[in-house]
Amino acid sequence: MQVHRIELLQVRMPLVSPFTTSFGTQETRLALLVRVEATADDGRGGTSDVVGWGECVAGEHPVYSAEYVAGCHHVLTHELVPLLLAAPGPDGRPGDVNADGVATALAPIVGHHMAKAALEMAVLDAELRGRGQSLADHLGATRTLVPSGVSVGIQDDVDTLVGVVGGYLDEGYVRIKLKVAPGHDLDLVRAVRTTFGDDLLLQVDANAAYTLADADHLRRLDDFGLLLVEQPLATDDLWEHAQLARTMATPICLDESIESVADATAAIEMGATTVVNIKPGRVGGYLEAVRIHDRCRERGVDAWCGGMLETGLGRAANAALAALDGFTLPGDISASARFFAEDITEPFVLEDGHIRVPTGPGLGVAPVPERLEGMLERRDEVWPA
Ligand code: SMG
Ligand code: MG
Repeated sequence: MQVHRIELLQVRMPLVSPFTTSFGTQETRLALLVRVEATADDGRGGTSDVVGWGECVAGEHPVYSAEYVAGCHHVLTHELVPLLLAAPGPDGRPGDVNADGVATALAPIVGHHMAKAALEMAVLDAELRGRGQSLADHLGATRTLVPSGVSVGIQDDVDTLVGVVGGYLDEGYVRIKLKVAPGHDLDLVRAVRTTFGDDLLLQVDANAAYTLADADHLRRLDDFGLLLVEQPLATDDLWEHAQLARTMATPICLDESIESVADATAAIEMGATTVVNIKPGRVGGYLEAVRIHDRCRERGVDAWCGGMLETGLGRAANAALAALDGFTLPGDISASARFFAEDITEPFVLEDGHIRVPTGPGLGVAPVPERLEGMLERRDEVWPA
């Protein structure tokens, strides 16, 4: 595929309500998008001009992980895009790339998975649009609808939380995830379990807020029949997670700690995780995400697709990924309206607690120009430099 132009766009989207986790509260989503213009093979000997989109899931500040929007913008502009595109392709011209080669081409740059994933996603979208193939089909999806779970932020008090959860259940969400933190945990979980009963699929996410010294306290979560506790300890506490897992009935699920199929394998082997949250951005792209999915399936480990408050672009791609049959638990793939009054694409809506997997070429969705324009903060052409 011959790339002609790459642009980075930054959009700021107000959230419908503040989202509070163990590391803070956010009121807007600053999203970094990658737009690729290319001439792609149609797979039948011809070519077509296409536009591909990628979404970088990094947050505005480096609090969930080390990556953040301004840093991703910088590394994409000055390192990743030049590295990928400036090298001459087989015909000697720069800009000749294919999605399968992106990760290898970018390997000399250490880390920066979210930035790399966004670039790979845009190239992949463009390539698939050229071929007229959907991302779901390309990744090996087997479902047309994926079950939708919702992530509920920490609320001011327990009654408010119960009200918020009740609202989501009325909308049809099939699984609830409660954000927890020291001082905001057992009472919240108890209230939700007591109010909505034992059949509710319920899990919690600590975003690395505890230490192994809290093990006795965390074990009290075992009383509530949770599907899992997500990332209770620090990102690099793999061994500590393994020790905690041995003494807790509730399955441990790693999120922040898993940045590659190698991490996932190590964590599974040492018993640090018995369920895996697969987030394509965190692991460097959808292709690595499929490799982690395959590894989980081989080992009989449950997996589910995480969320990063994606726009409709990332949401579309996550729905395609979650449609693979090794995704055995509902993902954090909610309706667009969970976070945004207006999405940049046509919104994803709940259909009886599920999200429909797009079937159109590539992501199957694209930004609606007026909406994108309305939320655009910045647009930079980064290639040709
Ligand atoms: O997109 O539904 C979503 C958000 C899901 O809770 C969610 N994500 O640790 O899993 C997680 C968090 C990370 C984002 S918090 C800024
Ligand atoms: Mg998480």
